[in-house]
Amino acid sequence: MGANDFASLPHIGESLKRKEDARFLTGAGQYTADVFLERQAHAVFVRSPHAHANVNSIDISAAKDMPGVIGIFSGKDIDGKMGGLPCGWLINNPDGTPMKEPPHPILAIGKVRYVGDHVAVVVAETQEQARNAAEAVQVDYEVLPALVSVADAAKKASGVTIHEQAADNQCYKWALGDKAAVDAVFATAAHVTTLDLVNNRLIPNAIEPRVAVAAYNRANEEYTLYVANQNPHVERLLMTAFVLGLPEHKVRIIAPDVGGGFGSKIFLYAEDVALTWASKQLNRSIKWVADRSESFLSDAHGRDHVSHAEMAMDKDGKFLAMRAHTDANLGAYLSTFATAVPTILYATLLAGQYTTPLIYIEVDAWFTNTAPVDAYRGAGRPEATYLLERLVTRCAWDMKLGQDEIRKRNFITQFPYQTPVALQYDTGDFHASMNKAQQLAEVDSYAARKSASEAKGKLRGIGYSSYIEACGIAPSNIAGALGARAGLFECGEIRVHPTGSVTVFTGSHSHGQGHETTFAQVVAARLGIPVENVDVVHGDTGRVPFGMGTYGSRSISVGGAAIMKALDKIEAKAKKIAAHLMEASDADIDFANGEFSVKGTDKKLPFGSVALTAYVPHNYPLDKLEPGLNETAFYDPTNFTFPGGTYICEVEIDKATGEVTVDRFTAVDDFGTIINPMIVEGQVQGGIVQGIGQALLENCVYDNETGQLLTGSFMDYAMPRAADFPNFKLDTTCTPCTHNPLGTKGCGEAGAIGSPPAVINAVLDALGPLGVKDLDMPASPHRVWEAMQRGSTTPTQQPQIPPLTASTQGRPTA
Ligand code: MCN
Repeated sequence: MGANDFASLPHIGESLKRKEDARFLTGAGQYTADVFLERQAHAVFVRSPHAHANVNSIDISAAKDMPGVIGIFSGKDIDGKMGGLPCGWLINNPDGTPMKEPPHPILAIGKVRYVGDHVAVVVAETQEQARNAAEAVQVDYEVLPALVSVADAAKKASGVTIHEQAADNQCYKWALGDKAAVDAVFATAAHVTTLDLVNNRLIPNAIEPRVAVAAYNRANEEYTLYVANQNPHVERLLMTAFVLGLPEHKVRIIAPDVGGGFGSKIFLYAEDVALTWASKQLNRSIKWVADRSESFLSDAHGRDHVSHAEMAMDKDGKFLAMRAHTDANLGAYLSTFATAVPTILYATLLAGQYTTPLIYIEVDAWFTNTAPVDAYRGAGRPEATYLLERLVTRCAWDMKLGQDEIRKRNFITQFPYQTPVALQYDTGDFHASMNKAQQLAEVDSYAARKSASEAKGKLRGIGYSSYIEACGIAPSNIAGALGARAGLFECGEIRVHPTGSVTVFTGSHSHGQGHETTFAQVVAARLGIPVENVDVVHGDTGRVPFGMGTYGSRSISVGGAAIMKALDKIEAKAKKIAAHLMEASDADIDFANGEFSVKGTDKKLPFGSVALTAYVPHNYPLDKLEPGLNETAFYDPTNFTFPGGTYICEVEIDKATGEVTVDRFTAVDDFGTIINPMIVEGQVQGGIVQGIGQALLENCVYDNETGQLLTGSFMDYAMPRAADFPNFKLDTTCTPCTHNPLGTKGCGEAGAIGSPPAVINAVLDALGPLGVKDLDMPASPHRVWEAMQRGSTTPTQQPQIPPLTASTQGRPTA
């Protein structure tokens, strides 16, 4: 079935209410913490209070005899018995040598490298007893100087060595593009615009923190791990093959209802491994529930780039070449996909929506004494979009062009389009989304709104961002050639039951995205059966054949495509059964609206009768066909999908306090064919909120001397709240993806990718008349006020303003 035929099926494009919400809204959800196993004990991790220290000794003598204590394990207990956490993506330096891959032990061996590093695990009858005993574990630390900021790491002057395998703390250097060709264009360009910026470090905060419950069964030597995770099969593969050396089939991983992940639950974490291993040592099931402070310290963080970018233009503002350099903070150890984020997922997006013919990008990646940094909603693509869209707006201002005009002059209009940074876009219509966004944002009446703001004594600014992203990562062979150590296909199984209802088993994982509804819509549409008759099973290696999980907005375009392939097989087999029953040849059978018919006759059979016949094969071509109607398919995409759009933000700024209010926010996205507009709108809203959160509120701050996390709770880490936003104006355009059978493009990260530069461009537009050219995220009242005071004055005339601290970076307290 072609993508156009698919888009016209019933249920496709219908805003059906989410099937899963019935259980979520009535308290019947089954989250990992809701799992209670027989003989369940509780684990608490002893974590490093220091950013960098030698561990001279660990004394458990007092702790081990405390009430309820069952076992205590530290680095010496696991040393030599298991591997460390693996990194799933190999990056090579320009000279072909591999990146530095220091060990990432499950429990620290000899040294701790960030505040929160796991030193020991205490297992006791109750959580309180485990916590008390953990506090009684005596660790003798010899504190070492810490290296915290990526800017300091890049200077190579700290004198700190975090891993002996990387004496200068550099993990890799990586580059993409033809430097000489780019430099030659810059040498003769009519105009060059430059920009320095920081992409601030973020801490993911899903509603449900990380949780795991592990059990070992002595009878069959099998382990079961319930865990809040986004890709259970990948977690199982990494844990068995790389860390514990167990046969894969002896471990079952179940990720039941998961209360959000945003990337932070893709990874294999040390706690999951420690629990699984300890469950056998102690012959007890063991539960660990992270508290929020632990999550702040030990979940993988996101972003943390320092970049310099330049655009060469002709006299009319046409982009001729771009070059950039980025220093990326990887934290203390390599998390599962950390190395791909500032390289493959970042640099390849730097063409954006524009025809820039030449691009050169260099990335230096550094270890620091901070929590590991890995994929967080958007993963590399928000960083690319922020850099590019800030640069493009700066180009507009330098060239005295409108933010819209410079974009329109440079938009790609011919597809497919081969970018100079490896990707080939299949479709898009960037003028369409820009035009629609401008209409919806009522940009024609912006001048009147600006005057009205000025009359109130406020500043008003407007900011544009035209983003593109690459979702549904990507052909396995290409990803493999680029360093991926895993495949990137998806698996789907369709089990048609004798009564014609269907269970779908998908390797994708839903942790808020509504797959139980949208995947059911796809199946119901194809088979012409009620959506209520389709159930979706995910997140269980014991029930789903295989899967690569959910990240990179891949689920509908890759997971859904696998389901479509399995449905093709179901349809082909069912047609043979129908042909037999209606005494026609296979080629004469049509299937539409849930009915099989014989071409040119009025003979018909409903889908349910054919399903029943497959399981009650009394009148059946048993010599040619097996009974049953159950098919599995694996789908490996031939390309990424490329959602894109234009976002327009209008802000008002209070001159007295520097407080920024987002007054209007308009987003027009192209997600190709849309299965469920309500769910897509929810995804976009959530993403925009996260993006504006980064732009205005959220910031992870470590003390630069000690490496202590200063924003380790919601008191200091400013999460966005509903009252921080206006109602967003959302709309879509549609150029269906050309290479998957649904025509869909991913929508799950778009909002977080497109929105930060729109907000900061708006803030800078408002502050421009005061001479402010630069401002890093988050544009907190303190920073904006500081920038306003500085304005166009020279540095020596600037008032002395204290540096930004954790307590001044959030929303105003008054
Ligand atoms: N969809 C659709 N039509 C389209 C595209 C998508 O109807 N053209 C639907 C899909 O069927 C699915 C939802 O929209 O129900 C999101 O689909 P997709 O864009 O394929 O993204 P994924 O399902 O793969 O979700 C991953 C993406 C990512 S990478 C992050 S991070 C993220 C996000 O989704 N984390 C989330 N959204 C989240 N939403 C919630 N509530 N919680 C998270 O942790």
